[in-house]
Amino acid sequence: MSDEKTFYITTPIYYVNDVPHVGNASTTIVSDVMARFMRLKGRKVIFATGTDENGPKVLEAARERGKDPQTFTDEIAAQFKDIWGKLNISYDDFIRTTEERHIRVVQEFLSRLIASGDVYKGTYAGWYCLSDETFFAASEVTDNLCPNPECRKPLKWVEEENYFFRLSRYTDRLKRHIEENPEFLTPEVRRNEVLRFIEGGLRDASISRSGYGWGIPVREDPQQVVYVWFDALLNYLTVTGWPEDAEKYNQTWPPDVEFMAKDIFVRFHSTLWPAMLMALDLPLPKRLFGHGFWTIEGEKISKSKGNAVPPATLARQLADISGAEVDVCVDAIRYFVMRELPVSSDSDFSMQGLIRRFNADLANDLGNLLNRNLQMLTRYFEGVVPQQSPPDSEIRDLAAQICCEVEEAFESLQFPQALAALWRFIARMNKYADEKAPWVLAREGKIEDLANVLYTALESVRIAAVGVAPFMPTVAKIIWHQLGIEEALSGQVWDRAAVWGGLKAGTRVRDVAPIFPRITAKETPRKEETPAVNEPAGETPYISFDEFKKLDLRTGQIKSAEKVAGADKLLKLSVDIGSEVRTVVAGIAQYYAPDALIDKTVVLIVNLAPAKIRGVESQGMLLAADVGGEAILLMPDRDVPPGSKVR
Ligand code: ME8
Repeated sequence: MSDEKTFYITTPIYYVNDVPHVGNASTTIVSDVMARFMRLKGRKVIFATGTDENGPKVLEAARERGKDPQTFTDEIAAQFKDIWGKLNISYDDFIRTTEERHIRVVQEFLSRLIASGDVYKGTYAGWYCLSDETFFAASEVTDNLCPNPECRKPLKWVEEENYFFRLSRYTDRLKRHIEENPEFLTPEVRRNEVLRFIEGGLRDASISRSGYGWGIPVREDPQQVVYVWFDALLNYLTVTGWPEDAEKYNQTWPPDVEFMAKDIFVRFHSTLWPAMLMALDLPLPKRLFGHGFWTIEGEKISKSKGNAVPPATLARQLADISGAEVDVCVDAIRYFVMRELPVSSDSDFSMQGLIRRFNADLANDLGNLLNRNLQMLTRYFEGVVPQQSPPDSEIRDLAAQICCEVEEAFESLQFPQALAALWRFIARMNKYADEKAPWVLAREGKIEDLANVLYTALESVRIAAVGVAPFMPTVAKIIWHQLGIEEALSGQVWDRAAVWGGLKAGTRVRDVAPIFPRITAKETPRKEETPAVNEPAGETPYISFDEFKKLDLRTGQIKSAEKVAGADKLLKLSVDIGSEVRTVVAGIAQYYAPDALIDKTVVLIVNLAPAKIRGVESQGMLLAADVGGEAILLMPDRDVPPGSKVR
């Protein structure tokens, strides 16, 4: 094990111009979940996060608050650590770019590039965006405003002597590396964006600013300060001890996966960063993952827009309205972030969405599975796990298959799919209890069957607890405690999670109590009381019968179904409505596999004005029941011909 490479995971190091919001938190949560899973896999992990503390943007933020930059960055870095603690982030290293160890690395790296000729001195004349800390070519700028559509702040014209990195020299090598290593950049849409960016031509990059105070001085020329991005990217190398601690470096480098959002994926992490490493012949990170943005009512959540939601506040609010422990609510936020993570596209972050997931997935599914089975065990076996008879092979095999799917999802960085697989298992086990009706077995005195059913259910809860542990560490620990298992959850090994029989007969369950109290509509906060709310319609007004008659509702038979490219939640369906076949785009991809829909008869509104959704014209809308946020399609209870009128 000691000669196995340490699994190295990084988050971006966040600017300390303000405290973190759910956007920053989500990347850190994703990284944490990955780190916890790899530890569960038995790997040694270094999971690093930290703060980006140099540069004019931070200096300006400190000045605005009347503080000297070092005091200011000390304060904010401490707040980051505090918030990561509250969100149960298990980082192994917290790197700050004002630390001595990092300054040495940046200076050494630059010296080597100056010596090799990859860095040279020249004159820079161009536009600079302070908010994005980014240089732009004159050709990219049309109106003296930052060309990044998320930013659009006024640019500053900069003309000075700078050090330049020969980025242009690496154009072909970069392109080749990306093409030859399809796993390097994820997801696919962003990989294509990077290729287009590189094909557009790379210019040498200015990597220093002259006479600018707050930053790392160039060793050979202390009048110059290293450009904040060149400095920041090197944090990933500093964490590994390069170049002083060869043993740690050899054990750790390169990063196995670096997480970030799309804002810093193309220009910096997929272009400048690998080129810098190529220049010193250092191995490149194995994978870069650039997720989409969380938005609030369509706008990116960001520190500078002031629409940022403090994650700890959100957890407290959820605790207030649900009555659950704050730590459980932190886990609910972690679950929501991972389940709804924007990958190829963006997602709206809303309190309503969070409550929906809390009620549907956590209270109704996971909580219910745990509760009902523990209560039945208490009622029928005085809380002691009975001896199992031969295992139910369907459930045992399903558990093993689900664990494989979870692992595959982690390998391909498809986190929502890992949770979807686990929740399929949980749903199956809730149905299992309904089908087996232990209360009937108890009434009829079939004690052996009853023991077998409850053992199977509780063993499944054990397996589910191991599976959810990387996502919801506190909840998993509570489940583990209630199950009464003596071995520590932290000592569990993923590869043995699904080995049937882990729960020992004779184990006595303890402190049985619901973890997730259901949130009722009465407790749901109104829009003005929540930081980020996507409000559903309030009171529904009456409509006249004439108005109702305007709706043309019909049955339709689904002929084909496929995912809409670039949208995690949408399916494109062809629906036969008797007189014709309609194309319908429906937001049900999280709840229905395309194949499972073929030949199903559904109900749809056929006279809804067509609308373009993700470039596809949708010619109708399916009717579905909204059960705690999950869409459940309405289907007739017997065969009806397509096109039948619904009234
Ligand atoms: O860019 N949705 O720091 P930063 C999802 N210091 N993720 C979001 C988000 C949103 N609305 N807003 C921010 C920097 N993030 C540099 C990084 S690394 C060498 C230097 C997350 O504080 C996401 O991970 O602006 C994004 O890439 C990062 O915060 C930007 O953080």
